[in-house]
Amino acid sequence: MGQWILTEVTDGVGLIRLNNPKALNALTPELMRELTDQLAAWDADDQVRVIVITGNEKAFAAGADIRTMATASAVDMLLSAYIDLFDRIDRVRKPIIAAVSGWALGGGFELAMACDMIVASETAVFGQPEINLGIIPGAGGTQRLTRTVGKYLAMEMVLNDRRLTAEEAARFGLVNRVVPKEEYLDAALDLARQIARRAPIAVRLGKEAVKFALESTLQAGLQHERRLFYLLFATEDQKEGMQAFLEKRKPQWKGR
Ligand code: DAK
Repeated sequence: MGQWILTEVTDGVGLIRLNNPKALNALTPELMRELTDQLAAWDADDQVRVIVITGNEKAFAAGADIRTMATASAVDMLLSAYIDLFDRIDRVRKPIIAAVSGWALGGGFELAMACDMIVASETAVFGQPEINLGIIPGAGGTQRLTRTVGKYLAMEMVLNDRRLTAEEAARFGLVNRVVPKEEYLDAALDLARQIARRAPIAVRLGKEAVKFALESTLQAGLQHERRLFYLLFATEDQKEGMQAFLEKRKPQWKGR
């Protein structure tokens, strides 16, 4: 892999560190390309069960690269692969956890929200400051944000650059937990390792079912959930999980 991300795998957890520190991890198209290539590679790799994306202490990511966009035309933006790269994140079937410290702004916040869970350092700041540049969020910041925090706060964030501290983000349901700044990455990795030890197919279908809730009516969601639930009774892991419970021992998951 190239210079824009740093990666390592331990205990079934793939860690991606965004690596554009001079620009507060601004998400250049090259960085997004490397990030999403890595996500796709790990999604197909049995050694990796859960993925963690992080930045550094100062910045998760301060947004898309303003330098790249400053002179772009509408057609440049339309034809750029940038948004397709964001859409690729949505297609990853394994759980992705964002470990956020410092700035998570604009596209950086949208990247965190495209993940499945967010662990925040107490120093994290979340916001959609695009209005200051004469634009609006373009990678989910008006949609995912509104679905999570509701219309009124989303309006203030999108129209007036209201930023949220980590504590506020937790209060509004935007992050899973807030931890001291020394611990945010360990806390995210710990959560990832716990999920990595669980039955892989159940984890995969659980993610699919929860995501479907955001896309569907309640009735369609309930039907979808039920079909995935029935499907799990075709797995060896369901037999093993229930047998292990009855035998009072730990299950040995096979991912089959
Ligand atoms: N892009 C490029 N460079 C950035 C950057 C960014 N987003 N954010 C920071 N930097 C650079 C700064 O220019 C500076 O570089 P040098 O001057 O040292 O060369 C360096 O990082 C350090 O930044 P500061 O000196 O400004 O640091 P401070 O601590 O004073 O301030 C800050 C930190 C985060 C408050 C400030 O840097 C800031 O306001 N940054 C910009 C935040 C922002 O506006 N983000 C939103 C960007 S727009 C798309 C969909 C979505 C998008 C794009 C396309 N499609 C559908 C195609 C997304 C758009 C966005 O995210």
